[in-house]
Amino acid sequence: MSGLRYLTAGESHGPGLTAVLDGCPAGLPVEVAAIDRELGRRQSGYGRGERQSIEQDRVRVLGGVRQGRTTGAPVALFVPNRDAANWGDVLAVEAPSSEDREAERVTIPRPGHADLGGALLYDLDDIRDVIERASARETAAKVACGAVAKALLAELGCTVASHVVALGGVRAETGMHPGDVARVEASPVRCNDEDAARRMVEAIDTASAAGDTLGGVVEVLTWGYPPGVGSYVQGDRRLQSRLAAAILAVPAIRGVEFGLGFAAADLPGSRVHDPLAHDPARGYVRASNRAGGIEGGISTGETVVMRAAMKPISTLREPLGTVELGTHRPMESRYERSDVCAVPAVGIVLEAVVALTLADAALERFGGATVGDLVAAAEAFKRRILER
Ligand code: EPS
Repeated sequence: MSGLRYLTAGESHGPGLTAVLDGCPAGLPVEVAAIDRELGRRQSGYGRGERQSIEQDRVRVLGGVRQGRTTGAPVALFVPNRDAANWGDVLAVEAPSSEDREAERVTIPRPGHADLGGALLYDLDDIRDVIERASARETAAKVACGAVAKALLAELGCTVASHVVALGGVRAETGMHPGDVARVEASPVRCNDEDAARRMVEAIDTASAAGDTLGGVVEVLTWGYPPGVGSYVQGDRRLQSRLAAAILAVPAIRGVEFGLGFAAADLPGSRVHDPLAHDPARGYVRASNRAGGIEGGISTGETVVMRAAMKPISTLREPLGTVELGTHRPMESRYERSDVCAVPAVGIVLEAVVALTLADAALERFGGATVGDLVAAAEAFKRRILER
């Protein structure tokens, strides 16, 4: 069984989103304000839709934390949907009258969305059921859980950050270091390259005027992750396979790469692999980090570097061709309020799922009913390899 696991439930316009985070060791300091800060970061970014001006996401901690610390019990989190008040009985648990139901029924699937696949899979005659759960609103619950995972990683001396490296075809020229965090947070598109950021904002404005949407690429960096987590002995124990699965589970993510990533496929091995060295104070080190902090499925202790590609949001104001459910009549797709670009926001979601995965893997590797046990085991391992 995994070290740290979580499940989410809830609809985009129902009462709210629920999450249960199980396996968190006891004694972890948890601040509601820190979770809310992450929720606020997820709501920000240029190109977001009208929904974000309705919501002001705040978490309610319903279990597992007492007097500022985790108790070892499952952590229960609830993020209310303010917008639920504007949706009347559409999301009611009780059955409506058949006339109301017919009037509210959504029957025109949006291309690129889960609409058609979901309606066929669950034999639904109202696409509203799909829209509600497939909505990226669910990522607020992921971010709330991720904030707790980040607090756990902080105990191990580890920080997760992200920045936008491409948006709508505009590429940033700068990387990101710990000293750049404030600048990235201040950028409307969470980009560390000011000139590229300006052009990204322009690209979003152009897409918005055309009723279109934009995707992009986000880089996620984890500084200070302990070495020795993950393994090569089975595919599902490889740290990168667990991270890739978590990243690809975020809505609209279509690709993931580590370190040099796809660029490594074009280069000779001599320009891909990181030469090894030994430093008496630090032990075994790498002269570069083209591997992105993972070799043989095991963390090396170098920065874990990943990039994820997000497709453009599939809800377009300018309609695409579609077919009505049941009647098979050709139609134009309907517009459901959405974002023009959620690439800056997805960085926060990616940070959350990366933090959850890295915390899970570290707990599995080093164990611990308490945070103290976990930190002591990680330190003991570092000492052991320093002596080799
Ligand atoms: C989102 C909430 C949704 C959408 C968006 C992201 O709210 P609403 O449907 O009320 O506008 O704005 O969801 C999508 C883009 C999507 O494809 O599902 C959020 O909170 O992130």
